[in-house]
Amino acid sequence: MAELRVGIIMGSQSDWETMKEAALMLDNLEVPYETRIVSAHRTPDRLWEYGRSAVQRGLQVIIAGAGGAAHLPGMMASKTRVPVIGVPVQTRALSGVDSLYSIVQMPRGFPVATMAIGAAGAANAGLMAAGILALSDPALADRLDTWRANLSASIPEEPRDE
Ligand code: RP5
Repeated sequence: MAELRVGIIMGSQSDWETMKEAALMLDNLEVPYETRIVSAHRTPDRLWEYGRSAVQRGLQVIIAGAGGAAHLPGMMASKTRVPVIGVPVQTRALSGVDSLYSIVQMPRGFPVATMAIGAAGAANAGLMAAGILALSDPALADRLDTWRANLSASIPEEPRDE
């Protein structure tokens, strides 16, 4: 089995619709990952155990998505030195601004690399994780370069009526 490198965690089943964009990106780039529901509020012991064991389990990046009072990414960053990428899930009440502010405004000493709100942020979290891992993985770096070149090549030079 391929070596586990990325953990994708989320506060609720309801976050999966957004967070699967990160998983799809890692699938595309052939980066091994696991997915878990880990809630800062509903399963705090699970959060603590996940953070405590992250290094010894071989996780090199953690992507954490949550909405509303989105404490999961910040609490995970407090528990492990594994880099945490935060994804603010779009909420109905405040359109995800609440999630964004909850995740981005970390105190000095415990950073969370915060992405955009919603699906684009989740997809970019996958790319960011791949970029970090590519620093020490030339084959992944090649795949990421190819993915980026293909995206650029897919953009037409002129707009057209749709
Ligand atoms: C957060 O509360 C989760 O990350 C989710 O975005 C939000 C709502 O959760 P559910 O009530 O849908 O389970 O903890």
